[in-house]
Amino acid sequence: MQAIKIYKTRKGIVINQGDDFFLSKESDWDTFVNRRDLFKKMSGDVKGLKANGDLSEEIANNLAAPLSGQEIWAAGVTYLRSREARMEESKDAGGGDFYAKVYDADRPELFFKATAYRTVGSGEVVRIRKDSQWNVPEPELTLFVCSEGTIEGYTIGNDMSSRDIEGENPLYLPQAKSYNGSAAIGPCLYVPAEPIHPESIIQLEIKRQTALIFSGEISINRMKRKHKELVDYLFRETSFPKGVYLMTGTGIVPPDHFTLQPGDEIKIAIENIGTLVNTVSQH
Ligand code: DO4
Ligand code: MG
Repeated sequence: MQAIKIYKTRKGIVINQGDDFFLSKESDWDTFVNRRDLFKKMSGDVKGLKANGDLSEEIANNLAAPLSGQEIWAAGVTYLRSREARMEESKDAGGGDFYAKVYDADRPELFFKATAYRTVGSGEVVRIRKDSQWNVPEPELTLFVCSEGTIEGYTIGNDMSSRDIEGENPLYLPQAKSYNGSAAIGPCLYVPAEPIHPESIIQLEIKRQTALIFSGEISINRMKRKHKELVDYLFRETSFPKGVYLMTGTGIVPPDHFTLQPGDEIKIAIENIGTLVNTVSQH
């Protein structure tokens, strides 16, 4: 059974399955996506719709981030590479130990990242802070979880991070992570019949003008924790009436001398989901 991709566009909700595109009759994003057994329900919706021809141009020109009333949360230090990079950046502040401990602890690191207001979609601009000199993108597989706590889909996330602010003191994490334009998700909400393949690869490319200045990739099976484990902790004492996105942590961190600059292009691709493309700005 072919997976379904849902795009939020200015014309409405576009459903794509294989070569077919459908414009949904439902205009409310939250009602449409926040359903248990989403793949089954969407397959039913599609049967009652007439294909609309190729809507790929509408998707390319009028795309928005695939969220409305959903919060975005994020997990941290779920890959060895993130643990190492964080221990290094915070060693002068004496904070390194906390990262080693959370990597091994039962309880994962989970933090609030953004609402729709601070989030951009593919083709839009992500921001670096004016009071930070050391900034990186964090390419992360992002789960979509419905209000009942079941994983219903996936998207690509960029957890933009100010490494100097977090490195100065881990208590500055919310300032390093949650500011205007600090989250990007998209291009679509990917809803497969089965959970995403554990060997799916995340790829990151950063271009400055025409030069490729950094690239990296990692398989999602290198993550230390299970998706369900992260979701169970997130839902322990917190409810999400419209569903929630959960970024699952980064396994790709550029070398310490690297920092983003305004104008850089960030491309994050995950097999089957697509590519999230954003340009960096400081305004
Ligand atoms: O501990 C800080 C944040 C970690 C994070 O965002 C990640 O590992 O992806
Ligand atoms: Mg992250």
